[in-house]
Amino acid sequence: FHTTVTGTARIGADRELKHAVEGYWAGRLSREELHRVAADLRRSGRQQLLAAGLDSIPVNTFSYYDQMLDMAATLGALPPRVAAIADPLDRYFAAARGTADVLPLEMTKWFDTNYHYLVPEIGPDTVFGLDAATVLADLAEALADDVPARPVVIGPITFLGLSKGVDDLVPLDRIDDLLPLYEQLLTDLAAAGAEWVQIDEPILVTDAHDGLAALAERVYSRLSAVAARPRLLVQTYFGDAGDALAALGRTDIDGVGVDLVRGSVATVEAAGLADKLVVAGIVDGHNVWRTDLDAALAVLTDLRPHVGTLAVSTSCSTLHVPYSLAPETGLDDVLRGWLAFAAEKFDEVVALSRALTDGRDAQAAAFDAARAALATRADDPRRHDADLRARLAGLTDADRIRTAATQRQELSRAHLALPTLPTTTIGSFPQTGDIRAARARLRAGTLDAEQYRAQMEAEIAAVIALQEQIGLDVLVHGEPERNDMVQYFAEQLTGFFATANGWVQSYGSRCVRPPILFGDVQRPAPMTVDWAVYAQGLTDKPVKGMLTGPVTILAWSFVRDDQPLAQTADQVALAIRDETLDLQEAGIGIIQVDEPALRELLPLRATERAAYLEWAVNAFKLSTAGVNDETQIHTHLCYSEFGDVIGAIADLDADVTSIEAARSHMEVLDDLNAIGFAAEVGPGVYDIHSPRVPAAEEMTTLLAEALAAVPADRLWVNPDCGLKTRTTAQVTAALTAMVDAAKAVRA
Ligand code: THG
Ligand code: ZN
Repeated sequence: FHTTVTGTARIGADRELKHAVEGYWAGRLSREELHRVAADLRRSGRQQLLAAGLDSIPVNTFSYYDQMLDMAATLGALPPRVAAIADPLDRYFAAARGTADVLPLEMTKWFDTNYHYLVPEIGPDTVFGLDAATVLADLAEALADDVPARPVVIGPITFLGLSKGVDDLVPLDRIDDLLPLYEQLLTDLAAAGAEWVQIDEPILVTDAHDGLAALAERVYSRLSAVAARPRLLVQTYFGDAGDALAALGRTDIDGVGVDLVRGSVATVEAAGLADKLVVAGIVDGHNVWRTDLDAALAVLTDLRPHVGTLAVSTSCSTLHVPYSLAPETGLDDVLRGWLAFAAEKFDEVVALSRALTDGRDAQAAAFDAARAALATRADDPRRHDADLRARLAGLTDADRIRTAATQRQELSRAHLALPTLPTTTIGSFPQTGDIRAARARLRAGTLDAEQYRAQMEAEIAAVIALQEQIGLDVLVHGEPERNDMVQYFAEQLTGFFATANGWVQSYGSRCVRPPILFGDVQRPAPMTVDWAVYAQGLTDKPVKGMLTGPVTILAWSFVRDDQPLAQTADQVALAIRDETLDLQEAGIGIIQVDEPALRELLPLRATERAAYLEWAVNAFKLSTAGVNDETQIHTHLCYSEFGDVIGAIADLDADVTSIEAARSHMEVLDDLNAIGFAAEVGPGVYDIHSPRVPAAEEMTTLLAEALAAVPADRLWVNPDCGLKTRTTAQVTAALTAMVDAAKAVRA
């Protein structure tokens, strides 16, 4: 084949699957109705790709929740605790979301995207067993529609490499137990009429394990030796596959998929792929910029003589970008011309593939349109603000450095007069139905700005009263005015476009609308000061100002690719810095700048990590180092796996760091001690991701464990993360118990 995509989104252009799945969970939708919505989405997705002009259509890319969970089910590797649930769909959702008596699988970031997968648990006793029913059904459904279908499955190296070992097992050690299942799966798919099968091995672009290239050679030599099998495409994405590409070249597989947006074409040319199909991922599946078709065609033309057959594709699944530009009626034509969402990317793939076979002139309209649209970028004033550039150029190291931490601690302590083991929360309080309804009415115009403000202020007053009644020491305003923290700031900064319908799946049925950072970033006016001042006026306790850090704003946006990320990060950092100064001026003595996504942007290759951490830490410090010594800077980090960034956490030089710790029993404190971390720290004492209300005794125990690692004068007491997904009843009970625990330990 010549024209395809690596994979597609499945939530639906109008989030049809989200609504159906949530309706099913709530008992509003029957199972038959759920299956019908899913089948309709699969069919319309295939038809869209066919109509665009693709000649090989990925199938089995649908999922009711997550593709890693699907693969675990296919390989019989769901955890034993759900085995007793007889019905397969109930069992599947139990593994995804838990039930009253079963814990769900853990969730973690899919490589360096904002998508989260469910982490399979593999132990020495896991009994693998193939259940190919779903894959075969997806194939049959497509073949019945005469679609040239190419089933996609996650490969054994990636599957085990991303799994969690149980009882000290290293999951990859069990790869030989898994290969017979893949052999059987290939045999079954060939028998069912699959011409090609795509096996995804994105782990090959990482340094997650030693010896991945050699392992790839061994695994794919074996799988390509299956007697009656479909043609085999091993697909890499999210980076350069390095040595693994040549290793794959030495096997008898039929095709290799490569990411040419993040990976280098030189690696592909040198990999010995002269007898293979190379699926060239030249259209970016990870970001929203329109492809420079001339440049892309030049790369493909250069590559063609080095490979057997060349096919054009996206660099990764379009799972990570919105469906279509069509609903974005608020876009101006110039900016629209710079963008391509999934539907527009399908057309780019087809234009490139046809230009490669028939010549560029045969695709003149597409190439001319791309050239003209991208030419407007060069002198668009929104991409280059002279005053901002001058301000950035005038920065010195001193702008990123505060007075010594110990001196700051003395000053802020005198200023704030807090008890030992101060109690606080991370920032957000429950986003109630009333709050969401008010925001919807504001958008619809049935609520005016003043009425909206009054309702948010009433909500803030209620949250302040609740915290005083519970007896917390440092209060928050609760963030009722924020739909999503990144979107909230993006809507108020120049250089961002907030989409109307640009939903992207984050996990399960949950989606986010990443804003598009296309130009120079400036803050025309204060963004949070009024809310913070209003809240502080209601209480004698200190109220924290709440901001999102520059790295997280970048990580959760689609970011311009015409300048180094470090430069963009500094622009955002300056805007945040200005906000901290306005908050301080308005009498706010504690300012929290969250960086939950610090780990997420960490490069997949170890050699690139130090440079990333340097600019990331520098941007955070630029955003926080402007305030006075007695103003206390807090930060918050979550999503665990701090190991690779632990040194950077210390380098942030925050006065107080709240960090996810409850599920890992305060282990992170030992890690921090090991690197000499000496600032104040609030290890989360309960997991907010579960509706369960913890008993005070559990938290007393965790605090005792924390005190074994951190002296009392450096320890804070707080939950693991923000509370916006919980109910007010759960929050009231849990925080009351937390304050009781702090009091008991103080005594
Ligand atoms: N904001 C953004 N990205 C994130 C998070 C965030 N990535 C990581 C993590 N947090 C993901 N967590 C969630 C949690 C809840 C929701 C989405 C991601 C969620 N979304 C609503 C939904 O799907 O119904 C829509 C929210 C909205 O109206 O904007 O509940 O916090 N950027
Ligand atoms: Zn958090």
